[in-house]
Amino acid sequence: MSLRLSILSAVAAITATAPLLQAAPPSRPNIVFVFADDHALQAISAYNYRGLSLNQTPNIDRLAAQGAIFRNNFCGNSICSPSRATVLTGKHSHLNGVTAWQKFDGSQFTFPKALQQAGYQTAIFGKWHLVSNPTGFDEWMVHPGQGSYYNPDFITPQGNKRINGYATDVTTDLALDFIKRNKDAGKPFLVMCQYKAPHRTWQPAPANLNLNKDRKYPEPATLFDDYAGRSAPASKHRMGIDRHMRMDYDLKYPADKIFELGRMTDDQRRDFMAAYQEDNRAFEADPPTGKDLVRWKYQRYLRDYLACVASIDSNVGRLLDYLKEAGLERDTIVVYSSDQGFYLGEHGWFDKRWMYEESFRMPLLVRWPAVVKPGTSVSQLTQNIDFAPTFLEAAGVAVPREIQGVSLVPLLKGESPPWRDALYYHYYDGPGEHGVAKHYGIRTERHKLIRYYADADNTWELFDLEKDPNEMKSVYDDPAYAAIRGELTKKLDQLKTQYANPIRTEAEEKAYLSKQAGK
Ligand code: SGN
Ligand code: CA
Repeated sequence: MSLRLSILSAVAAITATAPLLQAAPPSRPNIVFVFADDHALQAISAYNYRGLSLNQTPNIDRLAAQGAIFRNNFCGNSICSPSRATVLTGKHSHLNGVTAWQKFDGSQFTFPKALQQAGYQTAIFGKWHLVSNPTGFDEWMVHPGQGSYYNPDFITPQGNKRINGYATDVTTDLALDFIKRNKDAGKPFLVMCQYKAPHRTWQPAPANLNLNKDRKYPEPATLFDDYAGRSAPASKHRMGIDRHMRMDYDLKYPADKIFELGRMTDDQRRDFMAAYQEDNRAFEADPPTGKDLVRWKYQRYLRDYLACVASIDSNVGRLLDYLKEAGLERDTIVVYSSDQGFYLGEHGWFDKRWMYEESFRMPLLVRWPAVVKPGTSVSQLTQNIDFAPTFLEAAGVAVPREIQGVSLVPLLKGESPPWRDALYYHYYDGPGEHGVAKHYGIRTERHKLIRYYADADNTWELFDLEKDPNEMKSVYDDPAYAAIRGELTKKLDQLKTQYANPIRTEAEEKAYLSKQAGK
C-alpha cells in the first residue's frame, strides 16, 4: 500500500469510528436530485479542479461545505441518454438498453419506481431525453428531446405545454411547487429536478446575459493540443473549438442566427441580441486570426457556458433556501450532479464522449444533514451505476441483485468499506456527430487503459495519470509500462466478465446489440 493510501485508510478508519453528529437518521428521507446537462466539474468552485478558478458556485458549494463532495466520481458512457438510463437503473448501458439514443424501456426496474412502490411521492421535471414517457413518477413534466432555454415546452401526461420563462428557473419552480405541496402530506418524496443547462448552445438567462462580459478566463494548458502523443482517434475528432464550433449558432457572431430566437418574446430577443452587439462590433472592426481567433472563441464560449451555470447555481440556492425555511433541511438528501463532464477548452475541445478525464468525470455533491458530516471528502472511485442503490438504501428499500452499482451510503457515513479499485467505461456512439471512435477501458486510481475497438480505429492507449494528468502521452508501447499494461489488460477482461459486457470487436458489438434489441 502506498503511503498516501495508508494515510487515507487511517483517516477513513478514524472517521468511521467517530460518533455521528446527530441522532439516528430518519428511515425515509426526502430526496431532491438536481441533475444538470453537461456541467463539467471544472465549473464548480468547490472542486477547485486543477486550481483553474473559472467561476464561483456558492450555492452548489454549500452542498460540499455542509455535506460530502465526491472527488473521483465518473460516468460509464459519457453522453446524455445513456447516463440518464444508468442513473435510473443502476446498470451499465448494455444492460439497460440505452447505449446511445435508443428509446428507454420503461417497463424495467428503476429506482423511482421502487421508491414509489415503497410509498414515496415521486416527480421528475425538466430534461429527460429518453424518448419513452417517464414511468414510476406520480408527476412528470419533461422537455421534448434536448429542450429549449427560452420559454421551454414540456410533455406532460395531460398533453404538451409551453411555460414562459428561462428553463432553469421554470424547472426549479416546478420542483419547488411539488415540494411545497408534498411538505404537509406526510409522505416522503423524491423529486428529480433536471436542468437543460448548460448544454450547447449555451444561452444565458436574460438577467445573466452581461454577467461575464468583461471577464477573461484562464486558458487550459492543452488548448492548442496537437494530439501527437496519442493514437489516431484523438486527432480524428470533430469537436474542436477552432474548426467545429460555429461562429453564429454557438458563439453568437452574429447573434441573430441561434435556433431559439424564434421562440423568444420581443423583449427577450432584443436583450439577447443587444448583449453581444458591442463585442461583435469590436470583432468586426479588427477580426482576430489564427491562435488569436481560437482564443476569442474560447472566451466567448466560456462567457456563455458559465453564465448558464450561474443560473443553475442561483436556482440550487432557491431550493436550499426553501428546504431550510420549510424545516425540511435535516431530513432531505440533496444531490447535485450532471449526466457527464465536458471539455472547457481542454485538448482544444467542447463536448464530451471520451474516456479522457474531463468528460469521464461527473460532479457529485450530497448533503444529508442527518447522516453526512459537513466537509466530508470522498476519494474512492464511484460511478453513476452507484446512484440507484444509494437512493434505495437511503430510503430503506431492498437493492435488487441485478443492480451493478454499489450503495454510497457507507462512504457518506465516513466509513471505509472494502471498495472497488477499478472502473469500467464503454462508449458506443462513435464516430457520431463529434467524430469520437467507439472505445472501452479501465481506470484505476493511477492508470487508464483505453481500447478503440472499431475496425477503422483498432488501437490502444495507456496513461499514467500521476505523471501525465493531462493525458498527453500514451505509454502503451513504453517497455517501462509493460507490466502495468499486462495487469490492466487482465483486469479489464475481469471487469467485462463482472459487468457482463463481452464486446471486444465491432462485429461482436453489432451482434450483441441486435440480439438485445430483438429480446
Ligand atoms: C446535440 C449537440 C451535440 C451534442 C449532442 C448530445 N449538437 O446533438 O453537440 O453532443 O446533442 O448531447 S447541437 O448542434 O444540437 O447543439 S447530449 O447531452 O444529449 O448527450
Ligand atoms: Ca449531457
